[in-house]
Amino acid sequence: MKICVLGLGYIGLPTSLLLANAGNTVLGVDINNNIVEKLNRNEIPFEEPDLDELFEKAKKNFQASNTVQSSEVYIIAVPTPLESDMKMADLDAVRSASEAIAKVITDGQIVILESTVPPGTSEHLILPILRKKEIKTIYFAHCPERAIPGKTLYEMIHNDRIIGGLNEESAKKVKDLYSSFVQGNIYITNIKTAEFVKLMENTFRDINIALANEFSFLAEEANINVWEAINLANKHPRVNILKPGPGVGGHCIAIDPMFLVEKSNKARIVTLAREINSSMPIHVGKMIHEMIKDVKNPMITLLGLAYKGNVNDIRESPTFKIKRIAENEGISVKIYDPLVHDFPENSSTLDEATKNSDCLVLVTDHELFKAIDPNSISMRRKNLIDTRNILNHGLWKDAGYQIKILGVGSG
Ligand code: SAJ
Repeated sequence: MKICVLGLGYIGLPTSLLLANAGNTVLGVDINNNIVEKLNRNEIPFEEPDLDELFEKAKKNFQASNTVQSSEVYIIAVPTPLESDMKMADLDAVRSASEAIAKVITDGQIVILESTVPPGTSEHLILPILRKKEIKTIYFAHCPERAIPGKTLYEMIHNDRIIGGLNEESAKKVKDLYSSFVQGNIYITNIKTAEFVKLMENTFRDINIALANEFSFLAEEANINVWEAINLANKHPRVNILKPGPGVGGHCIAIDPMFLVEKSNKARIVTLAREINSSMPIHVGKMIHEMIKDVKNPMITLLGLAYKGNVNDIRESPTFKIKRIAENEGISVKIYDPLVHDFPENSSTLDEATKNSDCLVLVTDHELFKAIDPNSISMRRKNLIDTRNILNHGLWKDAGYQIKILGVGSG
């Protein structure tokens, strides 16, 4: 099949390559010329495990461009960010992708929306744009992506998928296409339910992280160790508490719950969970303040810029808010994240980031931070805050560090 994928980001590019590898001819379209040129020079614009190997295999069936061409199938995989002032979905990219398709679409072609949208968006915004040309038959389905950064390809192939079809025929055609690379089960529903399901999934996770974060506050007040308590509670066969942390980053979990509630005045838990998770950097800021309150001209080192461990993705990372909170209190901040490149304030070595520092704050749970030898760094004061409970605290204690762990009371 001739397929045009609009948006060559974290979802659009891997999807394009999986479809090309399955024997389809894929035109990947992006408005960012940088991405298009890089791909046509055989360079991958971002890092993701195994993506380079897949590109090598699939590139004979793949081309990048900045213009949409008439195709049998169009897949919309553009970003849908949160408009920060109004806390509502910014659907500009979805709107312009739909308009670009509307210009070239002809009778009987298929349009698939992968981007995450508020319920009703396909019906009220996208389909009317596509139908402007008064074509007789259009096949449409929402097939929300479900892949986690860091394991994108594995999850795109193995996860179950939901297809919300405009009608049975649409759903069947899209199921046939996705079956060319999806090994998980494919479930069929209507469009609005598929839009809702996607948002419920990420909201479920957000709320459960908020619960873990609230447990961490309560444990600090009760002077117990929340990590030990969670571990023990999870021995119950029907309990699976997630982990507390410095906040929820990424482009999905911190955003999607707001799409679910943006037109409702009934939501309570969803908005409260968002509030709790967004307040975590403030809590970390208080821990930092407590640790170095007597230090003159303090400097701290934030370990980690990525929003979660073992990825180089910095979108919505809690590190930014922790940095701002500290700087607004007159604290100098250095950042060290060896996985993140091209970020000007990122120190190039751990030595550079820790020299004269008064407190080390572990923000991102990168595996490689566990290997840091506390005796090999030259801090001005030996203070450590671990917001993910991943370091070997005995080792740091032996090296003379004063340690504070998120969710662990002092008594
Ligand atoms: N986090 C915690 N505690 C936890 C788990 C995560 O604080 O116990 C934090 C992480 O550090 C990170 C954030 O939450 O800052 C989100 O990380 P994540 O790994 O839970 O999720 P994402 O945003 O990388 O990917 C999610 C996935 N959704 C679900 O697991 C329900 C993925 O499957 C979706 O495809 C993706 O969102 C998306 O694009 O919607």
